[in-house]
Amino acid sequence: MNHIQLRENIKNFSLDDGPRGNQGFNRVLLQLFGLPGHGKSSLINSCKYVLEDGGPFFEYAKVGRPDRVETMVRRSYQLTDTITLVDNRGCPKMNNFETAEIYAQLGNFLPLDIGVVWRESYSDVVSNLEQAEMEPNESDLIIPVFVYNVKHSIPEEGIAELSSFITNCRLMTGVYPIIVLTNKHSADYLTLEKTFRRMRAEVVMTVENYTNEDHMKTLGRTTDILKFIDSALNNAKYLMEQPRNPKKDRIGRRLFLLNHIHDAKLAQQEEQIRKEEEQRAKRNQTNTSFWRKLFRHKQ
Ligand SMILES: Nc1nc2c(ncn2[C@@H]2O[C@H](COP(=O)(O)OP(=O)(O)OP(=O)(O)O)[C@@H](O)[C@H]2O)c(=O)[nH]1
Ligand SMILES: [Mg+2]
Repeated sequence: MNHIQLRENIKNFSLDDGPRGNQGFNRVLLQLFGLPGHGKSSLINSCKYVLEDGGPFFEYAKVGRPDRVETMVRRSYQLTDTITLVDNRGCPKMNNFETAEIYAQLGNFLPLDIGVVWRESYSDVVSNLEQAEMEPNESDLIIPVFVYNVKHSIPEEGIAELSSFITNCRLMTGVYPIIVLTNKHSADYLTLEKTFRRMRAEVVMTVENYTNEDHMKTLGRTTDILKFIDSALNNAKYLMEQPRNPKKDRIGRRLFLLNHIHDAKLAQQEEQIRKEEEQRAKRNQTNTSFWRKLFRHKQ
């Protein structure tokens, strides 16, 4: 398919066109995740740019913000009547409650375009979840996307975390995340691509984002970005071929998240017990050596 056909397909995509109709869904949410600075906002700007024929480059999503985020905003950017991109906030540090935050965003349990402060305790996480139930937005079909800059290799200790994120995306949404490798001209991306495929990623795309500094359109760059959107829509079409119930899907995501938070709480308690035991052992050792010294002295 050439870039013109790809662009038309994307613009005309509707959830009503599948063999089973829209089944109660009215929007496809492309949920973007990734470490700070890997190109999520730039990918959003690039997607908007390639869909607008001849329009100027515009920075819809602010590029290059600092990593530290206290208040978290999941920002949404409408691409077409049916497709919306969501810029989720990532966390540089990944304790179990912070991964819960990622899954809460993925499951669409945190509000869009409103700042949310997410603390590190069980009750905060649960209370945020309860608030989300006030206005359940179950009519969004979620497609996860993971953005990674090819300039960075994946550190050994990050592989397990990333691997479980990829697996959990499938458990929560029914699809493996689409991996988008950005900055494709700056390094050899083949090893990175293989690593992601070993983690079971089914679709790995490479793009060179359009940025403020360099947004001269070329056929290759534009086609790559359109192909990314198109493959996300293929996943959406595949999900819609199966009988679905938006309410049940949301309940499934909620159960997944509650289990995850429960495990995180247990892990936190175990860690606390381990630390206390370590301290007790240290204290005992000090006491023992004191008595031993005293005993020796008396002899
Ligand atoms: N050359 C090149 N630069 C890129 C590409 N993608 C992003 N950048 C640059 O990388 C820097 C970070 O990009 P952002 O889009 O802000 O990254 P982000 O993932 O949104 O970062 P946070 O919002 O901090 O999480 C910016 O200076 C971009 O111009 C790309 O494909 N090619
Ligand atoms: Mg950003």
